[in-house]
Amino acid sequence: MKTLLFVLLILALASGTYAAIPLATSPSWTSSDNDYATGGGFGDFNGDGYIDLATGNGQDMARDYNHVYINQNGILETTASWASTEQRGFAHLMIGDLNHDGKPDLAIITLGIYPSNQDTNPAVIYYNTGSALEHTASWHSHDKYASFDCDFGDVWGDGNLSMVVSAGDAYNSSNRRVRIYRNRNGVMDTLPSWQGDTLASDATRFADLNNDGWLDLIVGHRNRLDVYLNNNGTLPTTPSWTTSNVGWVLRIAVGDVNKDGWLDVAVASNGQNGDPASFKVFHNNSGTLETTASWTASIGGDIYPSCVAFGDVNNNGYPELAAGSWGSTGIGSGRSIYVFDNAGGTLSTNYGWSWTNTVSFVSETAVWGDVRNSHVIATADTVSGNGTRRLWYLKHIPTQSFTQALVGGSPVPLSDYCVHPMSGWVSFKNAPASGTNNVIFQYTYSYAPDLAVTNWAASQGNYLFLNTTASGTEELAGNGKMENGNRELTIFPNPFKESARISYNLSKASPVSLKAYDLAGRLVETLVHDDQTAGRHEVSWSAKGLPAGIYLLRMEAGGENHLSRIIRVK
Ligand SMILES: [Ca+2]
Ligand SMILES: [Ca+2]
Ligand SMILES: [Ca+2]
Ligand SMILES: [Ca+2]
Repeated sequence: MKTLLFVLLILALASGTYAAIPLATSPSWTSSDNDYATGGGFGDFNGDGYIDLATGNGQDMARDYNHVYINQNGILETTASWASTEQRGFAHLMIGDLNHDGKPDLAIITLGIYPSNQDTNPAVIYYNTGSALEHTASWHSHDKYASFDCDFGDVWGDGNLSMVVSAGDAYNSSNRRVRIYRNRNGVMDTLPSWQGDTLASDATRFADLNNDGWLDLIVGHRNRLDVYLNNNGTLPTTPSWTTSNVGWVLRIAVGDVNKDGWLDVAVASNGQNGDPASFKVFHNNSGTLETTASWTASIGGDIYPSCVAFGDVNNNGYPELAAGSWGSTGIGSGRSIYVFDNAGGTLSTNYGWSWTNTVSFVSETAVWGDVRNSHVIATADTVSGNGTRRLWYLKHIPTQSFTQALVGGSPVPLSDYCVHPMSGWVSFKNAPASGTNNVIFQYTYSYAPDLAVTNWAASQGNYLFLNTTASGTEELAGNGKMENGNRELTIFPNPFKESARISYNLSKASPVSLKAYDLAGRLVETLVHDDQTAGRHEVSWSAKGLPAGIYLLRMEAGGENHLSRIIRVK
């Protein structure tokens, strides 16, 4: 029976139908706290190579401390050892290196206790002192207002992470302008350089929606979703695109659902005040978002959708959508976190995974990352500069860590570019010169990320669901060095029965190693171990005697590693 199920699973993978989501069926970790947690994000704050979990706490309910759960060699501590000295109604957060020292910093905005404490709090930034975050925020915005969300973007193409903050509170019709604080070579202005529409906004994200190399701004309101298109470093003050066909947008996520090269936009539309409730994806048609979402999922009368996040949980190359809510039958009961599977570019409207909680659970942020470093791959993307473009997206989003950017073979100084680890783009201060494959990004990502979810319910902690994909051995992890551009394996047929042909191109002569591993990371066969000439090479793999299943092909050439999946059926 077990064998039959395995074969069926493989056939399902092969035919592009929806597969099982490899996440633990109950929380692998629960924090110990009494926080009204809202914001959540991963960053390696203490520089030990493991990602730590930050939370922004308090929201509309209480004055709470912000927390960081330090990752201790692959296990998150249950009681956060880092806490802010400030105690406020903090909400969402964003993580990135704002001051170009290579260490991630933490920005958190404040909603404020409803209603008396709103509009009395600044946005704050906790800078990284080298091995930890400062406990008292050294940056505060000069203006004070209620806010729910923030993001980083290089609006001006100057190589700095500027910060957008949504503003106002649609819950009590408190209208404030969405605003952007400009980062000037690592120093953030305390007053905004740009402000948008007056309607209260609860969610905001930067994304290059029209692929012109300039980050556009997406803003979610109650019953409106806006896009401000960036025109060569200038954002308009009124939206360039808008739809009212959306419900009350509490969260926005950006990902290329169908891998057509255009970023699609997911929203969690909340129904707490009687608005239509659902999770939606607005597909991007060659640079223009559709005004009515062609993908909508409403789950069993769930009226409280509250978060969305894209991540490729099953390594099929397409991002799944994690979606959270306040529970299907009311606050604090029922299912509150789901994952919608993506088969070949089409999201299922039925969730492929969820956790049914029996206690209070109000999802506020879902975020993907590899807590154990157990499925982390070092890789490198290569792109061609044209003398004007400054911004590129990475192939694997979110990233786990960023190693370096090279232009024309030379590492670019930290001061001259910025990276958004979660959104997965790199933006340069100076446009790389024209050239073929002259821009290289070295970074790591996880091919089997875990899912963390923050929980606003103060009586219960935050949650982590580990990815259940079998992990490879240390030997399977790459070192990310690369000299000659991306090499990818072509495998035909895949899945295969008797044998498969594996081909690849070498841009210059190089020692080549090509090995097959099973999912437990055991070496099955060495296919190539040789010095090879530049050009095309082909090898045939006859997997006689091996069980049907998924195998990993790891190729190493010219200091670059590449991992591909190959499936044997019988
Ligand atoms: Ca760490
Ligand atoms: Ca920093
Ligand atoms: Ca753009
Ligand atoms: Ca996937």
